[in-house]
Amino acid sequence: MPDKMRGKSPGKLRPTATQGDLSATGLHFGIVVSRFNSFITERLLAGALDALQRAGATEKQIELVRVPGSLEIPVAAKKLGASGRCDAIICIGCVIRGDTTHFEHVSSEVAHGVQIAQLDTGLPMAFCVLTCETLEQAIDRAGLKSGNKGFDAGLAAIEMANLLPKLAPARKLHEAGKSKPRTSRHGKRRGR
Ligand code: INI
Repeated sequence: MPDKMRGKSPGKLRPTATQGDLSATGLHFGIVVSRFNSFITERLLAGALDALQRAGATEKQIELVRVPGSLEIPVAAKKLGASGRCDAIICIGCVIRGDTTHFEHVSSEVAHGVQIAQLDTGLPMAFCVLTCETLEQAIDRAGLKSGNKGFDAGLAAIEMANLLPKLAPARKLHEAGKSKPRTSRHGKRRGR
């Protein structure tokens, strides 16, 4: 630390944060929902739709895709993401532990798969695949004691859909006349 900074009280910096807002105006959403454990996933879907509707979305802005089980979610989400029709995707499933190790395989693969899909496509994918020990835990998270995780995922999708365009490369923002190009201390253009 430089000498002139010693003894100065910390915590004075207040940088402005770049954030996405919670308006669904002008956005398109994909929802990929698994039929397996539909007793739970339909409630999560209702929660996600509630969030989108409260943020101003209409049916025309939502593309709903159904898949057999959670394991099929990543490939459908990736294909939908690559279509260019959506600003964000909400992935809904429910994996409940049984007597075998199947639970471990399905839950880790779906989480990994959705993460790869969103990184590969650059499209935000809200992860709403419950991984529960018991049916009771799942029910609690699908509209009971622990709220509705589908609603939370809906809000995350809206926020990320609004955030990502703001993180465009500096040159693009500059070309659009929105800011000056930013340079680092060494004179190199940042943000490429
Ligand atoms: N799919 C789920 O969504 N949840 C589960 O709990 C589950 N279990 O436990 O088996 C499950 N299995 C099906 C899997 O997702 C695939 O649909 C199936 O293996 C066909 O590819």
